[in-house]
Amino acid sequence: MSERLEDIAIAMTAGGKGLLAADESTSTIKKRFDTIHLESTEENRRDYREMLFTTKEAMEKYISGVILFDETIRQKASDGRMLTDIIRQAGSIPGIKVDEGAKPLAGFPDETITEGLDGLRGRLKEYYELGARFAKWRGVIAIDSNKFPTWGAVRQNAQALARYAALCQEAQIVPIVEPEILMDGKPGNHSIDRCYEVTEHVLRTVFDELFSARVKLEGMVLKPNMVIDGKNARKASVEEVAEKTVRVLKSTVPATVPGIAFLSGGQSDEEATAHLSAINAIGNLPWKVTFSYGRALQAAAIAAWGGKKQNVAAGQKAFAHRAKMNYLAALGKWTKKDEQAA
Ligand code: 5MM
Repeated sequence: MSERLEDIAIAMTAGGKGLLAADESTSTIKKRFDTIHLESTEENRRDYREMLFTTKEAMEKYISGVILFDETIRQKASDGRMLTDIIRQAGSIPGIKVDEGAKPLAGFPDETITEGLDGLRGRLKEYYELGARFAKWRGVIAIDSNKFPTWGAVRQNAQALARYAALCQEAQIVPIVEPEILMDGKPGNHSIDRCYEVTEHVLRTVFDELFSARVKLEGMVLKPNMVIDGKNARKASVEEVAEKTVRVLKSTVPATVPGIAFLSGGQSDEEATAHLSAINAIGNLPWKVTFSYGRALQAAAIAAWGGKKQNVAAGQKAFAHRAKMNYLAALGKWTKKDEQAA
């Protein structure tokens, strides 16, 4: 495969394929395992991820790349192969989460700043040698009806995203730039129009900082939230979410950006698929538009697996199904009937 940043960015987002976000930090994967009453040991985490990455149909046909956590990029499967080799052999690209999480932002009560810039140049070099060709950094933006986010918190998270992106490109790694406006944060009762207004401000600020940091837009992927009402105030229709999401992206994201891969943010599996399909069905978009889902790709698989060896096939079947539904959505072709057909 070509090693040019722009070619990698296109391979990550084109043809209906999308990204599997499997970069849960140790504390987050523990929460996922708690739902199936499974202890979060290194071996269980490996087994779970090995189950996903060896799902041939999904990995070969629908998943362009996998975002890994530091532990996973160094892990071997039960047969001794590196997990990264399994991903590559399926024709998919290994990537790595390089941020060190959202921490309280000094002077800004209830807002966060994502850490991890110190020493990042050295870590990127090592991740490249371990096979990563793209990376991810998530800035977390709180939202409510009037007070959050503050201008300062947005600006500082945008600056961190830009500095991260520039370092990635220097290391020949495609940066996924993820400014996430929380749908499922507290209080979670903001309207879709408030989400629109905040998303517009955040994306303008992020691209302003990317320009200042001399990031090459053709060698990056944007991972935004959709424009959607808070989890405790959900009432917008699929069409409204799609129309407002496309409108805000068109007014903020330059056409030079090759691809946009949404996060699911706490939407149900089917909602995340329906919204993506409706967005692509609008048509005439200047970028490739696909998925980079964590929960919306994995929830059914983890439940079907339940941490039991005898359920690996069931877990893989659930993962392949969800991946296929999102592939159809990235082509704008998903219908409810496709769910039933399965
Ligand atoms: C898979 O979850 C990712 C890592 O989260 P933590 O660092 O908090 O453990 C997360 O960044 C994820 O990639 C994005 O939020 C998208 O995932 P969802 O579940 O929102 O699609």
